[in-house]
Amino acid sequence: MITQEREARFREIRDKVEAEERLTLDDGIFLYDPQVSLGAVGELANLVRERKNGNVGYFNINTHLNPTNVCVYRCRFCAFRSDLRDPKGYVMSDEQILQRGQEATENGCTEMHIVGGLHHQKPYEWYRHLIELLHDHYPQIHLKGWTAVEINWFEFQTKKSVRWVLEDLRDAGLGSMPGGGAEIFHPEVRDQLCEHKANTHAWLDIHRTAHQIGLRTNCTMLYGHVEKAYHRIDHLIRLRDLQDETGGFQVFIPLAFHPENTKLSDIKKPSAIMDLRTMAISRLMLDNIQHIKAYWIMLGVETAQTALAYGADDIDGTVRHELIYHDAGATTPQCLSVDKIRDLISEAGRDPVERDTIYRQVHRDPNDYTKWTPGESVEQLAVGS
Ligand code: V47
Ligand code: SF4
Repeated sequence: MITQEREARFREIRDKVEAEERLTLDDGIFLYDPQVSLGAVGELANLVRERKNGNVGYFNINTHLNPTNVCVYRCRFCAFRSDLRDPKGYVMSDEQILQRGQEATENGCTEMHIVGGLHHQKPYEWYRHLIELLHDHYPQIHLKGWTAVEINWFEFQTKKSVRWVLEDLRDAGLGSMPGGGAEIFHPEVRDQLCEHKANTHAWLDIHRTAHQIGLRTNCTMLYGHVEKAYHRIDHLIRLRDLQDETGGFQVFIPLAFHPENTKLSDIKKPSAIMDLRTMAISRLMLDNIQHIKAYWIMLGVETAQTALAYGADDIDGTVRHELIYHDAGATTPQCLSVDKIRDLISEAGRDPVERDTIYRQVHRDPNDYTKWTPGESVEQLAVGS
């Protein structure tokens, strides 16, 4: 495409965004053309970001729990998993899990993010038990746990319906679901990455059912491996379609592939340019999802900060005990202090706001930092900010 044609095409897209019209598959693919200025795409995404979320930059105080890394699957992008008899394999005891809850409480965490492997010998009851255990001892901590891949495994183990499994976990104390396991929906790519685990239909159906029973969920896309622009935009549109139906996704998180120690280690990690372009295009395509998260653990602190001007309005949390990205070569720190997170957001020119998992503003007791109460939904904050 010659420059003038490209400029005219970009103007067409800009007009649509300004008029709050929906972008198409072709629009999204066009925006991935490296000849289309990243600055211009970022500026458009920023328009939508400020329209939806004002000048706010969200974060939370959270911790991670990966109860086991032993996994029946062998996703080619995964450096975290272990075989049953591998010395690297571990399973956390109830005591270790409770200790994590205690530490989280002492650090004022509002959320525990729980994902792990599908252990060959652990029944569904073990996964349910650890949610119940944590919820009984630390009811104030929101448990955001089990991706659709895990729920699909529990369905297989219990021979019950998705709805039954989700309601049972909710009764045990599950608060919401993380967005992992989505990878890339298009079968041309999914079959190369993880052909045996929950397929696209199952992933979407599990999130649909969660939304139907009132559980909020997150959604993700793993990019920067074997996929092309077409596959990424197709993925975003499938998420957008489900969101039109249910409205249950809270936030989208683009996950940059980290190749170290994986079966795809010959692939180069995506560049910051690719990270920012993907962030911006996600904001533009997902016109019906309120929040876009720049997950600092995976992007690196500097790119996550920059992403706050490229469509993102959230940088995730303080994060303790992250394993999945660090096993795959992430060099980011293990945990950021609350002051550091606030400074990062302020330095990017945004107003830091602490939220809880379901996007309510958090009010901390000024005399005891570990005590907090959830306030109103943050959606009102953006208005007029
Ligand atoms: O499904 C695994 C990804 C996901 C690698 O909901 C990798 O707020 C890059 O669910 N390089 C699990 N990505 C993590 C997840 C998540 C993360 C952050 C926030 C939220 C949320 C959810 O991690 C997996 C897969 O897509 N992953 N290995 C890797 N080497
Ligand atoms: Fe198992 Fe999850 Fe790793 Fe796939 S990404 S191998 S399901 S731990």
